[in-house]
Amino acid sequence: MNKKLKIGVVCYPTYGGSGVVATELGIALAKKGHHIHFISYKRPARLSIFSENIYLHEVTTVNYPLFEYLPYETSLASKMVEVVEREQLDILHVHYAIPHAAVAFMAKKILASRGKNIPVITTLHGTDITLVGKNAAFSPVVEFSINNSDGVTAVSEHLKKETQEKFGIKKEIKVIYNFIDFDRFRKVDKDHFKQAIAPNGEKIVAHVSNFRKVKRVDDVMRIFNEIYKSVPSRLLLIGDGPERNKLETFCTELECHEAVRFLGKQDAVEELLAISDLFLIPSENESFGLAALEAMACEVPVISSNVGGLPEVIQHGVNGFLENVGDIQAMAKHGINLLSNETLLDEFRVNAFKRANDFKLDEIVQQYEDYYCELINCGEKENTVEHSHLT
Ligand code: GMT
Repeated sequence: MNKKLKIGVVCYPTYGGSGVVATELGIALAKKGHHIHFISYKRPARLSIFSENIYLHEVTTVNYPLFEYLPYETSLASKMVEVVEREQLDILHVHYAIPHAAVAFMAKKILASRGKNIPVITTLHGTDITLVGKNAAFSPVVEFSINNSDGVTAVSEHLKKETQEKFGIKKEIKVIYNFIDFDRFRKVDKDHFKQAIAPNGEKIVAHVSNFRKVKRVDDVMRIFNEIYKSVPSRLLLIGDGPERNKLETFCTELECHEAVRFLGKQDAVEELLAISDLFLIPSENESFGLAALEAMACEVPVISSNVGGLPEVIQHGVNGFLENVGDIQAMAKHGINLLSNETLLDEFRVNAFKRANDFKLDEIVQQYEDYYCELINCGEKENTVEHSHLT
């Protein structure tokens, strides 16, 4: 794509899949010369680089004694209108439907009344449809705002299907998978680090998540407890969230408790993955499983539940194993087999890396660019960044 666009990216700033994908996508687009305007209530966690093409617009809310709940949506819509008008944006890309898609619809209408047409793309990430979106407290608004987005993408075929089945969606949904940046996620030599965590050559099992119920981190610990009985090993629990305290207590009841380390939120997740031998993600639901892909890029095989989009990423018996949600014994058995057979583990490592290559950043970013182009009829426009410099 030769046209350089001015793109508004609306996302959650916190650790978690949708914010990570939005930020990494924005950074990649900025590297290609597009001007990226992040709109969020805080600096996105992965937005740690300076780029001349990246701008951040923080949404601030106003309190008033009347408000029991701060009217964040109103502030966000006003910020979208302000940024689109001032920066003359070409497109708004909102990540996670709730509340971003509905707010973008409102901003679009306001802008139209002031003579500016702005196409809106909504990217569905998972829980905005599965866990949260289908709740009656949100569903009519989610359905309406998806149907009224100019473009809609989902991060897996499964999520697309689920969205179509759960809501009265007339809009065409385009599947654009999550992606991986191999400059960052790759197997690097961190032997000194491995030595510190597993001084006697123990195998390292890892899990990364936001420690919400849907992740079933207690299952991670149960699976590891079984593995630990047969294979000298260590479990690294990376991330933080609402379930953590309960899990730390639960851990003390397990035989393996001395081999488990809660590491909290980590910026350099890739360094921990680089020393891992196995990744566990036994989630109740997972629209894609970006954490699994990050592990695979670092040559780590994955054992997961066979739900959501995970089977679109992990190939059973090739680069990992998929089992029914909650089937601790089956998952543990695969883990033990893999970790006690060096040849098999190496084969799975190679296959995991190969599979991760199907989700290369460049190729997926190109799919987003093509979609933007389709929605704004790029072919008929001037190079908008260059053009706006002249006006
Ligand atoms: O569950 C999370 O890890 C956070 C959540 C989010 O929306 O921030 O992640 C969802 O989006 C990710 C990026 O598209 C997907 O890789 C995750 O599978 C998805 N999580 C769930 O569906 C539970």
